[in-house]
Amino acid sequence: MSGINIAIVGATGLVGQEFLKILEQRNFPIKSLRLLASHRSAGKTVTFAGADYKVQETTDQSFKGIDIALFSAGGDASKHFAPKAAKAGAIVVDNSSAWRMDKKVPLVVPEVNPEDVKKHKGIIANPNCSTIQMVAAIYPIHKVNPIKRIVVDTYQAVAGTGKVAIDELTNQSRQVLDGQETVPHVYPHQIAFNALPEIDVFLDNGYTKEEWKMVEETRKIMHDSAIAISPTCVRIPVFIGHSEAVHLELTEPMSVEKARHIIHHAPGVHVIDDPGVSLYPHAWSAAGQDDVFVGRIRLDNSHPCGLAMWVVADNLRKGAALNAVQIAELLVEMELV
Ligand code: NAP
Ligand code: 12T
Repeated sequence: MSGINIAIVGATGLVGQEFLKILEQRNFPIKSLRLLASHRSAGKTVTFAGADYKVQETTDQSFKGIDIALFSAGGDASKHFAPKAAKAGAIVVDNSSAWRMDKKVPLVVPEVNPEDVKKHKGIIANPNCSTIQMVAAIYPIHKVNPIKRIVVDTYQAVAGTGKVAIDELTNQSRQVLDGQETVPHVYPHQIAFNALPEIDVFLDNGYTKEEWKMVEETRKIMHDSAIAISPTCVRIPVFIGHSEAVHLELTEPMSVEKARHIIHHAPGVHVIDDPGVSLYPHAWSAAGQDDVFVGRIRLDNSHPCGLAMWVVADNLRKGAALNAVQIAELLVEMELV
């Protein structure tokens, strides 16, 4: 096919804007581009590759003639419009959590399970940001020495919650420094100068939904329902870039040198690991980058087969828009579109 007809649902959002940057940077073969959002943004102008586009309100009729629809407008919009888009003949790559655990919907990280895209029935799901960066880093280890258990603690940026959360952290930071009271709107408590162990809603099992997404999605992507996983997801006052302390229990012991060698050769992963000179990945320097960064690779001395590491990525890029565009690229490469 000579060029793809693309629609972006949620084009005015943080992830939507990242979609546009990445499509341009990677020279995605676009034939036409339709930018969709809610009625609130209808008529606004958005620039792509030097040309102006008018944003349209998303309706059931928005998807005629579209080959690939990149969705990032929240779960409700995905639940309603993704089946409509698929019915109109588009392949949906959906960034929300609405379809991820549906048995008919592949959940794909191109470095881990690219072949799963072939099983799609019109909708392909992009995993949760925290899951994507973790599996990209640990899957190459899992392939040679199966992971039996993962304990992971996340340090998540506010960009994951969208534009309103960027504003909330900005405003509250100013207010605290000026000695003023803050009033939380987006999160249950003040996020400036704080750390909140609550991302998405609490479930009956004591975990949050964000934590449980990491459990279920990791198993689905790695095709291994037996891995035991215990996450704690924490929101911290960082604008962009999620960090994770990952503790693995492998089947056999693995040396740090071997683990570093494997991760070094993993696609889309970059090792930064020289603690003696304070070299390790961190959110500020990962923001705006495409790779998943790994450092602090060391033996976990609490278990004979234990390995610990620190994993950082830009949650709007590899954690959302980049991974979705890579899925779209797979569809083109595999001639599925
Ligand atoms: P955002 O900055 O708040 O932007 C939301 C976008 O969705 C805006 O373009 C908004 O349009 C649009 N929208 C809202 N309701 C809509 C509707 N009913 N129909 C059509 N468009 C609608 O949020 P964001 O950070 O870009 O994130 C958007 C979604 O992406 C999240 O809700 C989440 O589901 C998903 N996400 C996934 C990951 C991941 O882990 N893979 C990471 C971040 C986000 P208006 O401008 O008209 O309001
Ligand atoms: N609650 O796509 O607030 O499942 O950082 C991504 C990010 C859900 C998701 C967040 C969230 C998702 C967040």
